[in-house]
Amino acid sequence: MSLKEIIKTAKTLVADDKGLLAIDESTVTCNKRFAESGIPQTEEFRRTYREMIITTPDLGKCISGIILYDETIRQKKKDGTLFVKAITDAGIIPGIKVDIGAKDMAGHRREKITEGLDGLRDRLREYFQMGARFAKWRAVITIGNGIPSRGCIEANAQALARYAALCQEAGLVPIVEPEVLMNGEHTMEQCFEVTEEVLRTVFNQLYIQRVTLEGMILKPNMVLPGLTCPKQESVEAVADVTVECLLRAVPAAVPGIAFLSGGQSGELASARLNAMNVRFKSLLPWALAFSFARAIQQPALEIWHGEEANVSAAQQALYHRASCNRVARRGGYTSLMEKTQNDNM
Ligand code: 5MM
Repeated sequence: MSLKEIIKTAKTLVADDKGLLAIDESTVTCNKRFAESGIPQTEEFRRTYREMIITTPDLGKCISGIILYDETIRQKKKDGTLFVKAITDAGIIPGIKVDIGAKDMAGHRREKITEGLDGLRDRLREYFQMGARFAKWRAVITIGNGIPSRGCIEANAQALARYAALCQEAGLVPIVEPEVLMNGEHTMEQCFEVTEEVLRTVFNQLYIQRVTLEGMILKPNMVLPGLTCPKQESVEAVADVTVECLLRAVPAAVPGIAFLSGGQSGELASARLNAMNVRFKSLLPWALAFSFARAIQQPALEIWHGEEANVSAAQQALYHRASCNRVARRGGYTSLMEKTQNDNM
């Protein structure tokens, strides 16, 4: 796959006001979400759940790419069709999470380093042959007393850059995801400072590792106060500081920025994305898109509840959230969209 093709795929992932749907929860995370909703935690339930998601009617109108997990990319629909084929037939690009998780970092109490570089070249080759055209790697940065440390930021940034270079060698678009977590009491200003430092470090490492910025997508957090910070902020304030931070640290060559939701409610994530596009879209060098997991899936998961009879209602809820985010990319989202949906349920 030539660099030209990689750049074309990166552009397609953020074209037409669409965004990405992350269904790449590892088995542990997926089981945790199932347990919270009282759904049995078996491989067959995970397969059925993912089949429900990827067969949502018209999903390709709002979603450009779906991020899978190693177990999921090997699974098939009940009728025997490989998930990757079903996704491609729906006009959506299949992608794959390739990190193997954030582990405790030696010498850095309370901090994490993401693992998965060993053997990555061979795994990427296999995923490409299976039909994946982009990949994802997530680094986790925690704000707390005395953290994040420079050591943690640099090690994670270097791993992200080495992963991204390997992806482009294998013909895959790297989604580069440095997530500054919402957990904690920190203020929005502290989140701004840390996010800026992390992004500047990541782009420095991407340059050192010779990653072509035109052939990647950045998946960052929005700049937010911590979940337990006493001072929460308006949708407009979050939009303003998030864009200010990104403008300082993200080169114009990057085609798109697709936010993670990080535990925000679906409605808030859509409202904040909308506000950024309303206020700044025409002034920005990159597209502002979405790559949400919980903020798209959560209502559908709760409605589905592991039961066949609920599939259609769950798919409507999933489509609704995906479509709210597409409209938010155009700056046309309002809370009225939620009311119409609730009236229809
Ligand atoms: C931050 O998480 C990513 C986006 O999800 P949200 O929109 O819910 O924040 C998501 O792709 C995430 O990386 C995976 O779901 C994480 O799975 P594991 O199991 O590896 O933590």
